[in-house]
Amino acid sequence: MSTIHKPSKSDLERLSRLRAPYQQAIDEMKVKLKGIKYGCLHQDNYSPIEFVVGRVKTTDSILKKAEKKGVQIGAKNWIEEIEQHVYDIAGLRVVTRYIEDIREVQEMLSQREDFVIEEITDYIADPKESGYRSVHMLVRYPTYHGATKKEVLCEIQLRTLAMNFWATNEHELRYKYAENLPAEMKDALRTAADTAYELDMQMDQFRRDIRTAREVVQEFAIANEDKLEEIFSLYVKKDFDKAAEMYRHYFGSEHDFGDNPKLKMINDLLGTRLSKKN
Ligand code: 0O2
Repeated sequence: MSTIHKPSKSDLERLSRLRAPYQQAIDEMKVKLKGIKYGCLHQDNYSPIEFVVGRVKTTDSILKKAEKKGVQIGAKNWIEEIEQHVYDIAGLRVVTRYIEDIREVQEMLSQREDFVIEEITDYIADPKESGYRSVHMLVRYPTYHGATKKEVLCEIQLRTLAMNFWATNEHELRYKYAENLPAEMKDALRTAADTAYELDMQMDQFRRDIRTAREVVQEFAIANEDKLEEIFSLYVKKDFDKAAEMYRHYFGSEHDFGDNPKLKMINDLLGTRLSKKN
């Protein structure tokens, strides 16, 4: 263990007990976040959430971060001090496809009544020096552990797949280099982070293009439906020549009816009238 203070066995036992409600919060929050995912999939066939992972920091990692934050392990009230200074004992990661999805999840979480948002840090609007991008939402979550109610802090990180890919690699590299990354590697990582962000923005644009194209196709289909209705009503009024003329004008002599049975039905009804011009 690389901590300055060597924790006693009872310190470690207290720390281990400290983790329990955080673990419970993670388990419950994971179910809730997955509830958002499956609810959206059920409703719209699309979820802004790709996947959710969560973890409670190991005792070793809590000690390291606490010391980094100036907590003196073993000193009076050190456990309380840890909880006041280390905000990511419980950490959840929500990974999305698009940056727009992050904003949607952020909005959904802001509407929840089962936890309170304490702080939002937007490292997408304002990336870290390393190039790191994510939105961090610090939430206060109530747990009922045994007969005791305890509110714990959970850090929810919202990232796109590309941001997550970058952060995972950068984290591993930093670990391998024991937090002493060479300057040229830091530069390369910053460039890679910007490239990943450009890709994210490009993908958001593609998604908007897909939506626009889908809307145009839908509008076109609706317009065709209206025309077919009009032709059909002319047919019912026995104004066959006008109906045939209108059909030819909008649908030509097209015999590929696609998946439109109405088009085929009207074509069949008009039959030979379609071939003679007025
Ligand atoms: P792990 O292993 O993911 O738990 P800090 O003093 O900046 O270390 P602080 O004050 O809590 O921590 O700030 P912040 O920004 O909320 O960072 C908390 C977590 O965000 C980190 O936890 C990382 O998961 C992630 N993070 C922040 N900055 C970076 C970065 O530059 N690169 C990567 N890959 N992740 C980052 P831990 O405890 O560092 O690590």
